Amino acid sequence: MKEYSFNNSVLRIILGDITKEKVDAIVNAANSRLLGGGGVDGAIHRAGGPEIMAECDKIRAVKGGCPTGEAVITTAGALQAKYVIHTVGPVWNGGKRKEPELLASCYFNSLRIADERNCRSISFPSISTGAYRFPTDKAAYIALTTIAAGIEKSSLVEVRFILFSRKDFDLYSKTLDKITDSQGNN
Ligand code: AR6
Repeated sequence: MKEYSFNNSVLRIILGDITKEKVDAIVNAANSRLLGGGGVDGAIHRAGGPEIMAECDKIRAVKGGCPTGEAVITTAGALQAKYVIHTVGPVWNGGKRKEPELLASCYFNSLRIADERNCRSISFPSISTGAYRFPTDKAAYIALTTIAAGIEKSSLVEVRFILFSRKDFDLYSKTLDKITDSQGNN
């Protein structure tokens, strides 16, 4: 595990499985129809059970789904977390179709929704870097800088990044070092 402390909060980078997290909210890397799928989305629905999809169905009936860059919240069903925040990352298409801005919006909007529910802890996966092919080095920089900019203005006292491979864990850890070194306050 690797961590960086702010005045009243902490950002942690952890190698693990997000479905096992005991936090107020976990974030799902969903698709815009909220229909479930593979990767972390499939794992969360499998482990959390049908209650999560039942709430996704209701959201789909009202709003049609969730646009890229935005986020919606449901129960976490049988998981140990209280909520699942479903956000839809951009599909990587070379980087000139607003992919970086949209990925930053995913983190920003997930943090905002967690704050609205007064969550104190939240766990993120590496959004868009699996099936949606966003380069992980660029994604890590966007994820960590967006959270670092927002954490202290929110109700969150702990933000956790749960990386599913050693390679991604190392990359996020290295990126956090770079960001905090360049701020000169590590
Ligand atoms: N815990 C933490 N991270 C995980 C887990 C887990 N249990 N399982 C996978 N990952 P992806 P995307 C990592 O493809 O790129 C789905 O079908 C995985 O190793 O899950 O945003 C949706 O329905 C990778 O590093 O999400 C969408 O259609 C990261 O999670 C689409 O894929 C994200 O990979 C979304 O694609």
